[in-house]
Amino acid sequence: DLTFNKFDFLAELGLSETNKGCFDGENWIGSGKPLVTLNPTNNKPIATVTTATEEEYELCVQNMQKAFEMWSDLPAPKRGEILNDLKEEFIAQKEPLGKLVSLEMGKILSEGLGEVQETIDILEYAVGLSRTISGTIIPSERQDHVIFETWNPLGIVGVITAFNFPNAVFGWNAALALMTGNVVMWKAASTVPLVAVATTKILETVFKKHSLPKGLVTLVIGPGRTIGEKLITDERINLVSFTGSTQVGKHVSEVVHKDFRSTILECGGNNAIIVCEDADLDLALRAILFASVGTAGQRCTTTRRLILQESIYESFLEKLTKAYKTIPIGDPLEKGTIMGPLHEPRSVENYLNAIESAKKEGGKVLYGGRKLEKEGNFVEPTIIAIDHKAKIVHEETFAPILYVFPFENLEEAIKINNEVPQGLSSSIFTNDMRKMFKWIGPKGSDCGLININIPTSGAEIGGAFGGNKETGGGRESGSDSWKQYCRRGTCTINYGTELPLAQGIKFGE
Ligand code: UN1
Repeated sequence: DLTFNKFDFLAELGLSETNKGCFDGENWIGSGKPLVTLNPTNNKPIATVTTATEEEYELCVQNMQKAFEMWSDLPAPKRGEILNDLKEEFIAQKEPLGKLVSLEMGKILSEGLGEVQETIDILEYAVGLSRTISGTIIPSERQDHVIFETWNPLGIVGVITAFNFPNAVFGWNAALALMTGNVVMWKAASTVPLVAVATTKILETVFKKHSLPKGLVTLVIGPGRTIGEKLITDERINLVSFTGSTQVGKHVSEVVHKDFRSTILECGGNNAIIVCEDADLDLALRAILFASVGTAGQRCTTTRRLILQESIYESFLEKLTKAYKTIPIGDPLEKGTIMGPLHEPRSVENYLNAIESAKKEGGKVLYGGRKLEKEGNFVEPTIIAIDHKAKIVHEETFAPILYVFPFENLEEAIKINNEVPQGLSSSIFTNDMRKMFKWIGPKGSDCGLININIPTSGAEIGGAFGGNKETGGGRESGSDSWKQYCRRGTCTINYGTELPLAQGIKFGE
């Protein structure tokens, strides 16, 4: 009773009712227990995808080690040419792939397409970087000496991605890791395996067209946690880039750092928007709607806390509640839908439990709070007025729940913004230049993403993406994030005939 045939775009992507979930860089293997992927609008099975066995994992690593030999020798601009072809292929497949993201994850089509666009954008960015990355040249204090920096690839990069951005987060990591000369092993989330298989097939086509060695990119979809655990404990994996919960991120960090390998961690966010009385309130309202209701509250960057200046608190909430009432909830693939379902039945449980906890802590539900009376994982977007110190407010619940509280002055608002353990994204709405600069300064937001007059979510790929504190400290995507995929060298060369020592030291003279 698979519903595969209802969706014609699946076959276009080379998928079928039964798929293999392990790509060793050349062949589709995957002889482990199959997973059944479900449609979040009705929890009906779409297709099956087999998992990778431990032996198959091993084969992937061996292929990658060989592929690294060739790939790391290729000049960066040549690697860039391959990435450019990859970009073209993602452009060609944007429509069906965006639909698949929407179907399997549950986000609306426009956001599904936007996610594929994010992969296209980062590939383009990586192509540009492949001709522009450079190290610094530093003046040496010694005569006939020169100091400069080198950036070499690390080797094998393991990328563990979450269900909510099943395509783009892999895209960010793979584009930069490949551009800098690494090979990539992808462990995709087990509830979105079709996106992982379809994405990998696109890479496979391009790599084969260029007759590249097998093993540049491998895919392992794991049975439960076994494959993920194998990947993080494997000393042959030089860098682990992990996106997911803080709890699992902590474990990844402990395991990987134990033997001094590297991580990029992008864990939980608990993002706030501050709205000052002097702000453009219409702009703020639209931004809050997108950031709190978009992706049904399942972005790392979703706005979960709203900090409103007292003088506008009542009137603004009235407008916001009115806007929440008009949000069309339904099939994410249908035109006009603004909010799709939550990803899993389990997400609905978490949503309901959080609302119960909030109520117990004195929270007042101003809008929403219920599961919809129909099949699938549909819930109402929810607004809860509550004390900003409440325990539940300091936790990340991956659902469309917005906690609101008033503030008196900017210092207090910033304090509230910073008082949670997470530190991913933050925004202020104000037209006052003094507040803006305070907000981005040393006593301002402690998050990795510090916005003014834009939502907390929907970052462009050009800036470094990531956050502080329990968010994990890693930076992915733009700016100089590419450096994290590299072994950094400070190189000092003496091209003279003397051996002057630094700091003026005389040794045995
Ligand atoms: C995530 O939720 O893990 O800024 C990534 C955003 C997107 C990426 C989100 N560009 O919302």
